[in-house]
Amino acid sequence: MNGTFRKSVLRTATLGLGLVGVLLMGTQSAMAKTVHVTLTAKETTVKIDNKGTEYPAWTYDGHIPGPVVRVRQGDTVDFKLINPSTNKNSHSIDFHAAQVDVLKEFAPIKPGHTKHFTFVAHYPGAFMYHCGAPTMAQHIARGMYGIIIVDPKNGYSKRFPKPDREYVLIEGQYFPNADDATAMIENKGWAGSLINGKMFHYDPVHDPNASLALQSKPGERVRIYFVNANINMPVAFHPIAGIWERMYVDGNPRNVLYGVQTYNVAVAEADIFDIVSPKDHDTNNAIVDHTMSAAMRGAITVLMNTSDADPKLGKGDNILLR
Ligand SMILES: [Cu+2]
Repeated sequence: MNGTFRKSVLRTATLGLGLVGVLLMGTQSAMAKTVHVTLTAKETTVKIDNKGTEYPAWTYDGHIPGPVVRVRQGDTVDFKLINPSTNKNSHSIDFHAAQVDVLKEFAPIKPGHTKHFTFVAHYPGAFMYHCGAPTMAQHIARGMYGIIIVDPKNGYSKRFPKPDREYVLIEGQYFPNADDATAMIENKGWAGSLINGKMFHYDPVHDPNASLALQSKPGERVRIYFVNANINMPVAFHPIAGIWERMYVDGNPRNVLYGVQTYNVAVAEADIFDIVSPKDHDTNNAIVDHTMSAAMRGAITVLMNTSDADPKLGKGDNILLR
């Protein structure tokens, strides 16, 4: 696990004072840190497609999805949620990587308040975080979700090889009537599938306004961290013109499956998917939710495997493309 790789997504990381002894012993792989994460609930307008259609969202830090939070297994997450007094609603956070008290740490706070708690990330993998304030369906549908990646404490292995590139893809449902919480619960009137906050976000094939696509070089191992942040729909996650070389249920390196065509990702599940393209020529994949009502509403992502792929994409800060 190299420094640049981890540094990119940690907001601030400080060594716990009690761990100085461990540091001096030189057991670097066992070094647990305290990672400080602050998110601000922002009720703001966002663009939910490539042509700029506006939507009155509720967000973490102003974007759908919220920022990528990344720690290592064993780290303590020292978390702060700010709900500014300019907001109209209570908000909360629910980290699926945490084992705490739903009535305490995950409880909503009113505008003008701040919530502070800590938890230890015991399990490696990919986990959803989201707002749980009532009505929860509405807070998630309006955009309050994201991913926390917990890298395994033992790093890479034969079972969990180092990828050449990494991308985060988070699917959500778009309900044009942002005030109708009942419709969200009953799955009525949903008009779009958002990938990282936009319909057809990375699909220049189906959307002439799309300017982004995922990129890799032929033969590279591309690791996708996928979250199903839909309100009611499972996701049939499939790479058209490819096969998931392996995937890890909930992103845990112990839960490995090989040669998977389509994996059914439950609502609020997050998994890790690896794809390796043919190494001798350029190819393209369309990573889709094969559930047709979702694919045709925007859940299609193009992955271009070309020798002139941008060397910066899928690395460092560029794993969730905005
Ligand atoms: Cu909320």
